[in-house]
Amino acid sequence: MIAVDRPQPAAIRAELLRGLRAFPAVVSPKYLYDGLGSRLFAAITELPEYYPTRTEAAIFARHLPAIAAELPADLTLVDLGAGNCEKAARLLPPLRVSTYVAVDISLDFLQEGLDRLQQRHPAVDMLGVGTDFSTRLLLPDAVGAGPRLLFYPGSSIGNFTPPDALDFLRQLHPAAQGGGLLVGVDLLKPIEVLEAAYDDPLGVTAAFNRNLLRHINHLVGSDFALADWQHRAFFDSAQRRIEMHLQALHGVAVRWPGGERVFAAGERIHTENSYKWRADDFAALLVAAGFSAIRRWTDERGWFAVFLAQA
Ligand code: AVI
Repeated sequence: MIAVDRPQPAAIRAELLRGLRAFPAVVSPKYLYDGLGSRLFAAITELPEYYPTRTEAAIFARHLPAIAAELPADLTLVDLGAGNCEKAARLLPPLRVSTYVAVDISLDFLQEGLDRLQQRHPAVDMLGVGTDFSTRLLLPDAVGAGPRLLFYPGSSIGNFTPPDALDFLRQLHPAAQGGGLLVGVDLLKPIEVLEAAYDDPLGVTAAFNRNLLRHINHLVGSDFALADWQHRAFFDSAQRRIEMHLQALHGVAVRWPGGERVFAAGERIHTENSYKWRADDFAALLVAAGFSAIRRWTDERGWFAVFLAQA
């Protein structure tokens, strides 16, 4: 396990406090993923309402032979945001992967998944890399030279605004070293389906969102009380995105060492955007980022797409 480019606590604190003082307040969704947040996200993927994970898995199950036919053998697979490594686990033998590189911001969670996977596939070389790849993908020399298939499933690309998604894809391009990109993208669909996926009746997504406040308390020493905050998620049709917020149930003063912020009743902290793409628009985005030879596979309802592109 190698940690690259770990963000410094002072930089994290400065970024979070800047967002908490802003009007409206905003926190990057990457802070949703502490150890518990990563486990809550894994639970979300099991919910009947949260269709993306299951729909993407069905696309892979059905089209893996066609995807494999486009790729060389002895592949180096770089799994961006590997989490518990479960998605990649299903791809290793069919895609003839010889080296698996799991990259994630949360090292603890990654280690558990990687250990399990190594036991199941002892012949595959495996390496865990702890880094925040959202602004710059830096891979250690241990990954080796040669083409790589960058794997970015789950529609995490949807958590970037379209201009940021373009910048992100552009900075990924050289890291593929002439290989490719395999990326999952959530598509536009009826609003009721979208909103149920981000506000489930069991309250798992609410717990995932509110856990962010615990994580912030840990990182900046603030005194957010979870009982003061409500989960809100809705689709903005103009922006084509689900927005997640935490909304103050009543007036709240939140303190941290050296400062405080008073939130009025109903005031919100914006915690995540999840953009829903048109497949053709996403193909154009890949081209704009420097990728070519774009192939795509979707499910029968056209809810999700998997794209393969040459770097
Ligand atoms: C990780 N990402 C693609 C998820 C999404 O659907 O935007 C995060 C998530 N937020 C709420 N539920 C799931």
